[in-house]
Amino acid sequence: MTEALVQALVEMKEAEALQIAKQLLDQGVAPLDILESCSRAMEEVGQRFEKGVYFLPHLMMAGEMLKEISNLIKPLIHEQKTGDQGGKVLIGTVEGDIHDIGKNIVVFLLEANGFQVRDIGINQKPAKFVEAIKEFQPKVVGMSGLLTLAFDSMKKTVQAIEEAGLRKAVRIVIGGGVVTEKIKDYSGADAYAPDAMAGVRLCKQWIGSK
Ligand code: B12
Repeated sequence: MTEALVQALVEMKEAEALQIAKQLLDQGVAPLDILESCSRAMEEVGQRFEKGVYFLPHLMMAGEMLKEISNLIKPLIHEQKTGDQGGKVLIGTVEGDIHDIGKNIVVFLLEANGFQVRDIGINQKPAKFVEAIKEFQPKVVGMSGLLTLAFDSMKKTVQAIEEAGLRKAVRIVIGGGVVTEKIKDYSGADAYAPDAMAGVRLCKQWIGSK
């Protein structure tokens, strides 16, 4: 059945994908497993785009379907909320990049786990991260990016944080489709998270869980 969801998403069958996602939830499939299927489907959509089989409207449609499924899942994850840990996490998509579905998943999983999250949105300049750190005083800064050009934006953002004298006050985690451990080293971040839950686990480790 999760395979049917992947297929419907890849084939751009919006109504069918939503219906299958609802059925899976009714059957008790874990919300995070559904998200995992969505990520697999996005891999395939991305590959078709690279090969010239799919075009920008397909990416847009894929983004739309993912948003709808995320909205379906969100309340269920919030129900699992266990308490307020009070740890502050600042998050944003770096300059030049407007992808935000993965970031938004990270935000709602962090909130579901009791963190205070400030989401500064997409396409954010290094200076904006610095300004928000000064104001919000988070323990963790998360940077999201799905484009290869995001690597340099991440590096510049870490540099700007350092130049502002704030580097020791925060731990920095990066994530998003193309990001890897190597990019962590390149950008000067403290860690790379392959998925949203890995990011939540890191925040718990860094800030301390209840
Ligand atoms: C949907 C989509 C879009 C939508 C985005 C809608 C939106 N609101 O986000 C739209 C149509 C806007 C779009 C635009 C473009 N896109 Co696009 N897009 C995609 C697609 C198909 C899916 C992305 C997605 O949402 N994935 C699902 C989410 C859940 O996965 P995720 O973001 O990786 O997030 C997970 C983890 O990585 C992690 N995570 C993410 N961020 C963070 C941050 C932290 C701190 C942590 C801890 C974890 C974490 O948590 C999430 C859940 O586990 C990808 C293909 C792919 N393989 O990803 C291409 C893709 C990213 N896009 C691509 C391209 C080229 C573009 C465009 C340049 C196209 C164009 N010619 O205009 C523009 C970019 C505009 C810009 N300046 O940013 C390329 C990038 C290639 C590259 N290497 O640079 C990809 C890889 C497609 C491809 N294979 O060619 N896109």
